[in-house]
Amino acid sequence: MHCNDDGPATLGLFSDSDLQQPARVEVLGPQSRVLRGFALPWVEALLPQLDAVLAAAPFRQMQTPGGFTMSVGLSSCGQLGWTTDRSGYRYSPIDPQSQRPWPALPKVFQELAEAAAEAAGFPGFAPDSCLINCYRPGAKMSLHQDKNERDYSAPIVSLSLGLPAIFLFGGRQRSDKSQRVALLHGDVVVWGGVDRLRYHGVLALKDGHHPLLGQQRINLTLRRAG
Ligand SMILES: O=C(O)CCC(=O)C(=O)O
Repeated sequence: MHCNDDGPATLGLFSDSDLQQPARVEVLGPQSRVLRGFALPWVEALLPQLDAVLAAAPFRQMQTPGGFTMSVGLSSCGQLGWTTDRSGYRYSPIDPQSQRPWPALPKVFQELAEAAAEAAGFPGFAPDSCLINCYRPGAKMSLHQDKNERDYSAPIVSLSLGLPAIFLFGGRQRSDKSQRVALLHGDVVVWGGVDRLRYHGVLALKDGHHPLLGQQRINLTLRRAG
């Protein structure tokens, strides 16, 4: 499941440091929360499903409308997958690389997302899209708003796996000051409601080695897009 396809990761269960991470909730804004370690109990069930999705829809480097190649490797599962190319950002039911529908959203992804959303104050979340981002050292995501969804009533649920990263969580204007939030393996960030359109991004990933995922960070961003 590596971004650059250099062989399968060796998957154990939890590393000691993951198990020592206390489960707690941090408030980023009125309707945004970091659920520390929330996904750890789900990881064992989730990783084989992630492997299966990536076997059907491998990571690829997509182009922005401005012609830049994104440093983050992307894939998707669910009824709709987020894509970008020279003609724009959009959701599509078809993987442009295979010309087939995206792999189905695994049940464990849905259940985790629903439980995390509920824990953050958004009961009844039913995602139809999961963007899978793969960061190698140096990869980053610029500040942006999630605005390609049909309506903004559902929250965003964003799960971190593998290497730690610094998540930037800003305001409704690009120029607003961003909070810097260190995200670790198993952390879930949820934002919605009045915070749904806040700018966010990820600083360039620092080099390192995660006991389960190796030299990478994988992020699953679950949304209601259609
Ligand atoms: O990798 C992350 O934590 C954030 C991903 C993100 O912002 C996005 O996919 O829109």
